[in-house]
Amino acid sequence: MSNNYKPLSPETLGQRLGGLDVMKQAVGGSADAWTVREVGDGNLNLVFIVEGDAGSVIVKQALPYVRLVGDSWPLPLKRAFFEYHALIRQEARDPGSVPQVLHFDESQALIVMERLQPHIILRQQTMEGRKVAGLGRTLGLFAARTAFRGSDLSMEAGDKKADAALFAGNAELCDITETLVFTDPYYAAELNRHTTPQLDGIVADLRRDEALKVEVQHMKRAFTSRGETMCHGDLHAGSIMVTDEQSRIIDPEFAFYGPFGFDIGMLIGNYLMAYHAMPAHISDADACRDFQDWILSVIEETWTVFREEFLHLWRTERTGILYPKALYEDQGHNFASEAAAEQLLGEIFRDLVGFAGIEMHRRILGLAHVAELDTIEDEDLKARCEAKCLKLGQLLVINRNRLTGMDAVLAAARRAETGA
Ligand code: SR1
Ligand code: MG
Repeated sequence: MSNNYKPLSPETLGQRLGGLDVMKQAVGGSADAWTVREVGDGNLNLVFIVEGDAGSVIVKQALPYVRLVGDSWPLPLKRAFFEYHALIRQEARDPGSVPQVLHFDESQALIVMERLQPHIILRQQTMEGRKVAGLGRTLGLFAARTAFRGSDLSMEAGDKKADAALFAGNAELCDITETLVFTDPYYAAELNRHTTPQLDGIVADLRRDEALKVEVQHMKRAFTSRGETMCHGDLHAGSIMVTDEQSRIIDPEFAFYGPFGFDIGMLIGNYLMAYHAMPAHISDADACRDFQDWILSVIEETWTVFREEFLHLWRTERTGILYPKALYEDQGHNFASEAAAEQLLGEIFRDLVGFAGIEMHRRILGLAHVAELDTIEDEDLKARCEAKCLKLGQLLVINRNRLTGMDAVLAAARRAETGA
């Protein structure tokens, strides 16, 4: 930890950051007149909203431990450094998709950034039964552009290797994912929790499923060893801020070099959990079905847009060392180039299906749950929603190489929902 690191508080923030030009400009000249609220509701950090005469900003500061658990679980402050580096790369690769960074202080592990207003987190919006126009398009573009432009398909080879080396330092946050996502849910690990006794039987079945555990470890091997692109690393419905018309992506502190399909897979796992949770949030059956259909349409659009954008970038921005145009288009071998792109997209699809299923498992069996399911007060109803997620997740992981396309995933989700 840096020698002079000190966590901020609403009482000290004005005095400590009041001298920064960027704060004077964005918030207002006199720190005494600022209103400061700590609003962090995530698992790891302090998050402050700072308001003044001139406007407002977000100040995010890493804590030296996992906030969700307490100081018994230390966590390095350098995650703010990786978040900063990921944010500026995401902004370059998909302009306007992330909050603007106004200031970064490495020794204090803090980032001052644009306050997204009147945005709320996607989960909150979904639980209120409110749709977001263009959600699938924004997320599909973000996932495709950041995947393609952070990889050897696009970057200069030395730059990509330097970035892969840089983000390799984010080892402790990768360790969280390796443990909490890919390992703990599949045995009775200490930090796990699930809805008991209702889910005990299905949880025992899942942990007895040897084929499932093998497939999950194949996916974990992809996570640890296939450094294809800079992933956001934690793209769930709490890492997306929305209005009824706009979506922006936040919180890339888990950024790492990993598989092309990781972010979009985690995202789709989160959409699917929201889909199965909706009956607990919308009591009118027709309204609930309509909203669930909308979620499935978002999944379809996210993947369609991802595919189309990835193919577009393949044709127009393939300047990296992989599949060089010199070997294909320049030789008149356009058909082989298109076939290679389709094969790669097929591989990304099979990976994303696996990652989606695993994300659904860990959010019900592991330490960190999702509010769409966790806030359901009726424990029997909650367990019924969760059981659908667990079974669908199992089906996705096991069949990820057999499912023919996103239509097959959506059909499986519908069957899981109706019990057909
Ligand atoms: C101990 S951190 C638990 C979870 O919170 C983060 O948002 C990540 O999803 C992580 O797995
Ligand atoms: Mg986060």
